[in-house]
Amino acid sequence: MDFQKIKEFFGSERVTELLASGWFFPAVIVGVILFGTMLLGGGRDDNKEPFTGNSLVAGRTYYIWVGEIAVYDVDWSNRAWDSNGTGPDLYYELYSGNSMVFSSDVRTDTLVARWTPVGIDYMDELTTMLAGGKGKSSFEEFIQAGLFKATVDGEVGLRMKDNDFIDSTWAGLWGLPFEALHEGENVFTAEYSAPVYGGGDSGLEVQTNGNAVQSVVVYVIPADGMVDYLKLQLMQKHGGY
Ligand SMILES: [Ca+2]
Ligand SMILES: [Ca+2]
Repeated sequence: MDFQKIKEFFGSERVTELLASGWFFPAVIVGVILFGTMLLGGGRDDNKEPFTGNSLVAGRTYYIWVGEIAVYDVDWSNRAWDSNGTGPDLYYELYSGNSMVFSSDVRTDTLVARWTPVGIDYMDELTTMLAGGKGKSSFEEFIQAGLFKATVDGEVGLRMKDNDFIDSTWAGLWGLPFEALHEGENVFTAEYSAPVYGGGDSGLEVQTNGNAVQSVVVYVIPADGMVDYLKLQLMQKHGGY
């Protein structure tokens, strides 16, 4: 902190004017709030925005979730999503190898589905917890995301589906290599394609997956930075500065 600058500031004409005008104390309060925001959000040595752009590091643990999936008008077999004329009921699953590690809520009748990393049921409790109070549940229970340990040539399996009792259909089966992801927001787009059949003993199984997903927004945050990330989100939502 540069105390000479602070002294100059208090001695400056502008502050004297402020003092005279009666606006000094409101200005100080705004200043304190802004300074507090800087401390909370930027407690790092560099001036980089946190959680943007850094490549993933092998061996480090990350929270990964999907913020948005947008699908094409028809499912990957070129048929209407639902026979009753409604849009698809979208959800996604995250896989680590052959193991499903996260399954999202279903978003009903929509071509664009969105999710947040904290379920709405937990929002109040999370706010209390971040403000220093003790919550009823552990922090990890709040987080609607998969936990992954990044590897050099591994990937995140992303299975996107229309959830129907009878005519369930795939929207997309994607693999997102850790190498292709970075910290923060990742946007991927893809062309529409129909599946190619001919696999398996029967020759009727899907050999090459189709794709009815237009775009996906994936978020990646280091597990040990998740508290800071959520604080920033809450401040941006409620503070407006
Ligand atoms: Ca369907
Ligand atoms: Ca539907």
